[in-house]
Amino acid sequence: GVDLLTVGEALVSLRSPGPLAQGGPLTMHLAGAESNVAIGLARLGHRAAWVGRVSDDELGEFVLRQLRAEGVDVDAVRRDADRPTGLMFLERRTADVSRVRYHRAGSAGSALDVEDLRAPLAAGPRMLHLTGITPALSDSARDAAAWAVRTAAEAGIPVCLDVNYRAGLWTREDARSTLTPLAGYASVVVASADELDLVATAGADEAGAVAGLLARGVRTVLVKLGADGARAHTADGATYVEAVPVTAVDTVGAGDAFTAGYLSGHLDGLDLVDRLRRAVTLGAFAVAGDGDWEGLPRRDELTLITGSAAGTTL
Ligand code: KDG
Repeated sequence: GVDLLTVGEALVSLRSPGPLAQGGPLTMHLAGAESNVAIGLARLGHRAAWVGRVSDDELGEFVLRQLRAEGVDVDAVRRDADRPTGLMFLERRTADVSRVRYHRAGSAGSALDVEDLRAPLAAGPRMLHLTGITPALSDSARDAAAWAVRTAAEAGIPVCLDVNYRAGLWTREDARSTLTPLAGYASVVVASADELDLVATAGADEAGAVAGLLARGVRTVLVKLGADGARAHTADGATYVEAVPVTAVDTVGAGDAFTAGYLSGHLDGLDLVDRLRRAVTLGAFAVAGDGDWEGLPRRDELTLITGSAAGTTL
């Protein structure tokens, strides 16, 4: 089996350097939180597979070519003859603010179902990664995500769940009622500070949400703090690392890079502080360049940016 299986929807993202209403050139990129994570792992030399559905046309071909070029295993991907690949417009409105507009309702990716996941999961990946985006896509995708985390957990395959709340897809209340039960099957839960209450009771603070997750069997809760670094909570307490300081060019994809770095460290058997250091290092690479994943490092590039990234056990 592969080191990491990721499940989700890959999108074609059309990036506009200025206001969309103004028109002008768009550039075409592969996007998708889970495929970003798969690419991050593959760049570091791990065997990563991505599964999802893509259209049976040029856009589906584009998605597969990009992933294959990055060394991601796409053998289990289904081509859907009836549905389009989802699109995402990314409009840069100011140097610091980009707006997202999805055209993904009814997409091939949203038609994901349990049957798409049986074979790749039965192949026995070392880890499974999903995000809270997938269960927001459709009833069948929600059922598939729930089936996958349950089946993996029962088979002893550690599950990583990144909350990844997307306000364009569902309400916080719907996200909470769907994601809270899923998180109970995860061994690693990843969230930004404002997403923690989506896998806990409404209004829970960080300590409360973390206590609830650890009590339900989650081994590690990772809290992404952006330019302020990251915290990890385990039964042994909290561990903090600073971010690696870089000039931020484009923050989209930073969270996925962070997760990829953490999982890479996990697969390499690193201790918690070193896993976090690799996570913030990949996050820094992602924000330092344009695109979700284009700037992610190969293994020999990990030391290109260093900074302090000092780990502190609290
Ligand atoms: O994490 C970056 C993602 O937001 C982007 O690649 C697109 O998966 C995506 C989504 O659904 O927003």
